Formats: sequence, structure tokens, C-alpha cells
Amino acid sequence: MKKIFANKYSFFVLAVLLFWAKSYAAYKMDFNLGVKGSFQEGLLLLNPFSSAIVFLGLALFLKGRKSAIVLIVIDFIMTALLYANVAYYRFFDDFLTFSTMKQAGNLGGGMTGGVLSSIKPHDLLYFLDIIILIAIVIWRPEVKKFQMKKTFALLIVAAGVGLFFVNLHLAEKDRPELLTRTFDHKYVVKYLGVYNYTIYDGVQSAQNATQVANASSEDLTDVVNYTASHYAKPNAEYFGKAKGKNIIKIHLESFQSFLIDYKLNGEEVTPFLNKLAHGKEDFTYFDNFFHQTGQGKTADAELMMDNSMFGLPEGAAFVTKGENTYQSLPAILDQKAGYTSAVLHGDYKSFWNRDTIYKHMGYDQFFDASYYNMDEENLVNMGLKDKPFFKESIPMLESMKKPFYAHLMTLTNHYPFNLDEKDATIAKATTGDKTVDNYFQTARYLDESLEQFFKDLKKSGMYKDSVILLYGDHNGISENHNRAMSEIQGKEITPYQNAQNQRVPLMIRIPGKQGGVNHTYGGEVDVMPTLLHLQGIDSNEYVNFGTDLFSKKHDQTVAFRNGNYVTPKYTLVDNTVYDTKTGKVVKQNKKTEAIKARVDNQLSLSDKVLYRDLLRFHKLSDFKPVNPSDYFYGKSKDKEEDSSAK
Ligand code: GP9
Ligand code: MN
Repeated sequence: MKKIFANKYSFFVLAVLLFWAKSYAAYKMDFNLGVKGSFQEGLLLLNPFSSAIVFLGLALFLKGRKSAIVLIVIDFIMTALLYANVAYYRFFDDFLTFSTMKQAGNLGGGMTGGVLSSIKPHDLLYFLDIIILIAIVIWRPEVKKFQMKKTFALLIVAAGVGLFFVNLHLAEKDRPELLTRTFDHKYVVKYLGVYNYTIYDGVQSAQNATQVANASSEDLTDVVNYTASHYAKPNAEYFGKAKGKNIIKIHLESFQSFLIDYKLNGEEVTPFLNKLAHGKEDFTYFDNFFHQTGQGKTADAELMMDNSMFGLPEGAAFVTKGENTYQSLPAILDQKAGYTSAVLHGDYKSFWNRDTIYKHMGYDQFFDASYYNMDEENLVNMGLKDKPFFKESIPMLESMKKPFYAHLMTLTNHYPFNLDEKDATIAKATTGDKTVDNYFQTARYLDESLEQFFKDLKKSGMYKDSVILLYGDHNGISENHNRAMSEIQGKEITPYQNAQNQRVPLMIRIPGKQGGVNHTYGGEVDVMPTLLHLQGIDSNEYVNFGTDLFSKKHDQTVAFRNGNYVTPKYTLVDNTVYDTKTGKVVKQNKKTEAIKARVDNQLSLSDKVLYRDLLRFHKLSDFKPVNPSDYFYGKSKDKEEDSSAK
């Protein structure tokens, strides 16, 4: 032992090796990076080294104990970054970004609680190497004698930088344009490591800040040209068919389409929704509808449904672009058809920055948690339980001036899908994966709460003449649960199957129209033009990235936020194209390449609108820009002013 530490490099070498080991352990055990083949495996093994050598190497410029202490501090900071990513990843299935870190303040207790719930006792192992290093500094006197020539220290750091470029070169070989096309954080982590990913993200955030400042109205031209050429004209059979009717839009938290008609131990999980899916009450069920959310999850779904533009490749536009100019559905319905609007949700209004962005979208009212009875027995997971939520929402809806557009957001069917025993009416699944097993109970609870809500809507007289729209916002079960899901679905969850599992239900009831199953492919960006056309408002003058689902010209290409796509024929996942119907691999061809180019173009134009805040330049003769200060969501105006006057 003495001998080892007599060598002046050994402390550094040991620190690098331990640091590498834990980074690699995190890659293997906590992250699901989709590593394929020995080349990628090799890169995964290689990538923590360069970061460890470069950053820990900085301590080599110092002498003696000071050098060791600084090394430990750097190691600790990097470990904290790694571990923050581990905890965040378990909850969000993604990596931290500067914008999500910035958002942490806005996210409040619910989100932090979610991430905290993913912390495990054995996570302490991530800090074990630091304890070892501290012990060495305390008990091995040799460390005091440490000294290295500055030129040699420089050489070591330079070697680390060199290693990084070798790593980058090999990565670019396997995945060209890795750093220019940022559709998936997992790629950057897989190829370059979590530390370089953070640096990369930092550079990007700084770039974004300058984009807004440098934008001009000319930037809007290619966006307007694209959306005009992509426009699908309304289907006369549906155009104006819901004119003047109340619109009740219900957000089914984390609800995936595989639940529809699914039987757990021979028992239907969601009998009420199943009936609607089969045309009862004249609901049209879109069984090939997909969520298109990114990191912003719920917030992205809301953004897409009301604005027909995509969430951002990183962070939640709701937060980072909450003060942009929007031409959103509630504002258009108000100005063109005299609608009032409200969001109803059993969480507090600052969550996802809703209190800000809703004002920019023109929502008249926001009934947040402060309007509901938030006693402990009414709460589970992220907030108010769905049954009391719907019960208490009825008088709020009744108080709204008609016609209204109401956006109701459920919450109980949210990770970790906990439910009080007295609320559970179906047994859990038995895969051994807690998340998956719980999911069925909260889904059943949501189903029952909907049945109760529909009854109450009927009693109040609001049901008959309203458009009712239900949609699942995003998946509830991530790829981290593939093993349990393969048990549930009785098939392997391949990348192809995972893409198919991103189906979420869209159900819509249009008074006077017959229901049934509609197999059209579509996604969340398609809902706004669909609703506009049902109102008899032509969507052609708006910047919409989706198209009317009922239109004969509807574009059935569903773009995912990471650049993958699904069409009735093809499914693209990470460079491999599959036949959507059979799941068989298809050779890439001119058609699939053209679809990919269109998807990339669509996503990047949508990003441009948000990053550069381009709608501030989009002047319409019949639309007045929304003035956010016209809205206030407090129970009393004084209260609102008090809280904003810090
Ligand atoms: C929070 C809720 C959940 O208010 O809408 O958001 P999510 O975690 O699904 O993005
Ligand atoms: Mn959600």
C-alpha cells in the first residue's frame, strides 16, 4: 500500500479509475442508453475517461495535500452532477438540462417529490470513491509530498482533451451530425458521456438566448410558406358542425391506448372508456393517435393541443418560452366565436409555469388547486384525486359564460401510480415491477372518475350539447419497464413495439355526429386545426404544424419529438425503418428518406418559431395580439397583486 502511494501519480490514477467505474456503472445500471453492438459498447467504456482525466487533471497543477483536496472537490462536483442526472433520469427518463435546472424553482414540490421518490439507499455507493479518497488523504502521509511539474500536468490534461477528440471522431463515425442535430439527449450521453453532454447543453442554452435577440420578421417567411403548403382543407361533412357548442376537453394523465380493451386477469381495466372507444355515446375513437411530447411531458401535450406546434427538443417551452407571443386556440375561439375559456386542474398554478403561459395563450380563467378542497385525504401522487376533482369542477363549469372551452386535467394516473386501498377496485398486476403493477389501479380509478363526471355532466344539462374530447397526454410506462411490459403485452418490447406503444387515445364526441373507430394516424399537433374546423373557423391563416384529422388531405405522418416517426406504412426508430403493420425491418428508400426530411423540417421550423418568438411578427387582420395583463387567476384581484408585488 505504502509503495503504491509513494508513486506520485497513483492517487490521481486511482481517482480516475474509480470515477470511470462509477460513471460506467451509472450508464449500465441507471440509464437506458440503447447501446447497440461492440463499437458503441467500446465508446461507452471510453467516454468517462477523457472527462475524468481533464477535470481531475486540473488538480495536478497544485502541490501536496492541496492538490488532493482540490481533486476531491472536483470529483464531488462531477459526482453530484452524475447523481442528479441519475435521480432525474429515473423519474423523467431523460437527462438534466440547463433549462430544466433553471425551471426547478418553478416546478414546486410535486416535481421535486417525484425525483426524490426515485432515490434509493444503495445510491450512496456513487459517493463511495470520494470517501476512499478522503480516507487516503487523512491516513496516507505520502499524499503531502505530491508535486508534479506544471508542463507534465499540462501534458496529462492535453492527453485527456486529445482522448475526447478521438472519442468525438469515433462517435461521429457511428452517428454523423451527433452535435448538430440534437433530437435526443441519450445519444449525446451514450457517445460522449454525461459530463460532456452537460457542457454541450450549456453552450446550446447560451446560443438560444441570442436567437431571440437576433430574430426578425423575415425569419417567419419559410415558416408561413411551410404551414401554407401543409394546410389541409376542411372536410365539408365536419366543417362548422360544432359551431357555438361548449368544448369540454379532458386530459387523461399518462394514459396509453394499450389499456383500451386490455384485460388484466380476465377483467377489463377501463370498462367505461372501452365503451366509448366502441362508439357508445357517439364518441369517435382515434386508435392510431400518438403523443408527441418531449421533456415537457404534460406541458408539451398542452402546448401542442392548443397551438399546433411542437414542444422543444429540450426543457419545456411552457417554462422557457412562457412569455412568447402565441395565437392559441382559446384566444382564437374568443375573438372569432365569442368563447370564454378556462383550465381546471388540481395542482397549483405555478407548476409548469402555467399561471404565466395561460395568460399568454388567452385563457380567461384558471381554476387551480386553490379552488379545490386540497385536504390530505383528497390527495394522491401529484395532487388532487380525480373523483373529487371532477365533482368540484361541475359548479365551476356551470359558472362559465357559454359557449365555453374548458380544459380539464386529471392527475391521479401519474407516476408512481399510487392509490389508497379504499379507492382501488381492481387488483394490481403481478409483474414485480411496482410502477407497471400500480398503473392498472390508477387507470381504473381514472375510468371510474370519468363515468361519474359524465353522469354529473348529464345531470347538469351540459352534456347534451357539448363537444367532449378526451386525450392521453403521453406514455405512463417508459422504456425502463420493458421487461414488465413484455409480460403485460405478451410480446417483446422491441424499439419498434415501443414506438407503437406511444399511442394514446383521442376520443371526440360531436353532437349530432355518429361515433365509431377512426383509424386515421395523427398526433397532438393535429387537434387544434381539427377543433377550429369543427367550429367553422378555417385554420389556413394560422401557423399550424398539424392538420385536421377529419380532412381528406390530412397528413398521416406522426413526427416524434426526437425525429423518429410513424406513418400508416413506416415506423422510423433510431435509423431503422420498420413496416408499421408487421414490425419487419424495411430497407431505407427514397420514400422513407423523404418522410424523414419532412419530419426534420417540420420540427426545426416549429423550434424556430418558439426559440425566436416569431409569432410576434405574425400579424393577422382579424386577430388582436393577446395582452397577458388582461388576465388574472387569483380568487381576488388584491391577492394576486399582493403575490406578484414581491
Ligand atoms: C402536473 C401534471 C403532471 O400539474 O400536469 O405533469 P407531468 O409530470 O405529467 O408532465
Ligand atoms: Mn402528464
